[in-house]
Amino acid sequence: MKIIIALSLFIIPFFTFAQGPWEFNTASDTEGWVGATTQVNVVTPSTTTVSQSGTSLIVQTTATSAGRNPNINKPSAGIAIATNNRLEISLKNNSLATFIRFHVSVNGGALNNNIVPGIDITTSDATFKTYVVVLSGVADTSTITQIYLEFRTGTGPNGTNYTPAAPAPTIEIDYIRPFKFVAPTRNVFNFNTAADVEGFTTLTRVTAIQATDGPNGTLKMTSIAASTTDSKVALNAGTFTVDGTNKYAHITLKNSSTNTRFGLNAGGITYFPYQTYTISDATYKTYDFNLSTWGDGNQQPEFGFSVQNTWLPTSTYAVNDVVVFQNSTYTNTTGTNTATTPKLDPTNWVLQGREGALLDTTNSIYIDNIVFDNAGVVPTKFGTVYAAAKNKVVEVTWNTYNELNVKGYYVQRSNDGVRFSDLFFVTSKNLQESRYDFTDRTISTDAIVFYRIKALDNDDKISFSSVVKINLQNKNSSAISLVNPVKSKTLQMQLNSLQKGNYQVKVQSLGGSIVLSKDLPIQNTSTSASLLLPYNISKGFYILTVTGNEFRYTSKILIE
Ligand SMILES: [Ca+2]
Ligand SMILES: [Ca+2]
Repeated sequence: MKIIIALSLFIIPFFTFAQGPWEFNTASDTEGWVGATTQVNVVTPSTTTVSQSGTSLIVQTTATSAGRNPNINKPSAGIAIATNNRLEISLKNNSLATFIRFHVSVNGGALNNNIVPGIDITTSDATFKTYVVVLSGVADTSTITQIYLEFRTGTGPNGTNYTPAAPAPTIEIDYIRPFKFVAPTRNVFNFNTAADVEGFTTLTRVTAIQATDGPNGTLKMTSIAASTTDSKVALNAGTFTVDGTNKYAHITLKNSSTNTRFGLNAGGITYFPYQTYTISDATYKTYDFNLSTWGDGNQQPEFGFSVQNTWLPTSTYAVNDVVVFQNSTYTNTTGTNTATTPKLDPTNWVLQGREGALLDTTNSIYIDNIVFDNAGVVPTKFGTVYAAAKNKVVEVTWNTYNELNVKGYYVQRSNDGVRFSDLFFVTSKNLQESRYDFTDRTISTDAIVFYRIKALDNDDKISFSSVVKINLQNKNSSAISLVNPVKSKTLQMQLNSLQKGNYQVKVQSLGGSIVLSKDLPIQNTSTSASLLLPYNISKGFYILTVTGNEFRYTSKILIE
């Protein structure tokens, strides 16, 4: 029993004084922080005093000559990097300092200012600001035995000394907290469990609930009220943050609403995919965000949905012109425009639609899943997709490259090229290069049908191949199936049931100039051809003709 008591007496002071957190909440207790006495800078002696007041450490300089800017240190810091690799500092700065330079002593060695990067701070603070300092320059197995902060002007890496102003400027430090940051390498949110929003919290004017949409468990977001500011869904800071090791986000969603803008925000930056964002979706789509400017510190992502402004203050507007401004519609009533915003110009503009971050309060946005990772590309790339009619059946064949984490593929068929339904599912081989086929025996023989392949990965992400059209009404058309629109300047064709012999392939502009003319020998009843178009060919519509052996095929193609 006596041994246990003795151990406790030893352990308690160890945790109290080493490694922080240093909160400065106890009257007269500066928790071992002092005005720097071991001056590492050229100006000596130190003229910085520290005191405790309220719940803060008050830092002041007592001289106003050059280089007497504030310097403080903690001689016995004891920050073990294995357990604490970040430092969070909350301060209110009313000195001239704009930059903090850190010196640390590692395992009792000399103070070194090149291990911990300095940070810019704001001045004339009305409130406390929080800064996170990365300590990862110190080896994982080391301990910071002393830490020393110089408050300077200028910017990194070292800043510069300055002359403090009189009266003595103050910096109030609410706390200095070492903490352990463990970077997630992949973070997946599927929303597949009933009532589980996986740590998402809604801010105002929008509901976000877990809901089932068809086969998908989703986060269903619906606007509930009008407002002039943004609607957002935020990840709860207490349960989840993302840091700089995750440089991509992939969000699969179906925007059933008419809201036209969608952004992912974190660390003061907004990442917009809205230039490709679609509205009134019938199917789910995946949007990829490049987060390469994502900061190193913990980020709390937020998702904002709104409506794209069409208002341009410099434009000339006519009577009855309608613009969208801050998610409201305004109509010009006079044909003149004198305002920087239509909202401030009631003489010429009248509010017509709702003032709200989301105009559409009826239709929802369904987020099927969100993945943060370092995979910048969609995992599976489709190669050529063929569909060929043979004796009252259609054979669909497709190639894939770089299969990674793929669950399998659905063959989908459509009568109109717009609405597709699943016909067949095949499990993925997950190879570098794979080939799959499916025979559709359920087709009526005089139809026009469309096929595409839907890839489903293990995280529920989906991607689609290009669409292949088969015309079973026309023997000549069914003899050739094309990848149309043509992608990557490569014309891909499958030719079936043609007589052996030499054929000619020609691609002409709508104006008649020939951009490609090639001989195509056919030796087998089933031949595939992959023809490279000129690298400088313009995008647009062209006419493709294949001729030979009294066979003639013509089709309009779109080159993307
Ligand atoms: Ca405090
Ligand atoms: Ca889901």
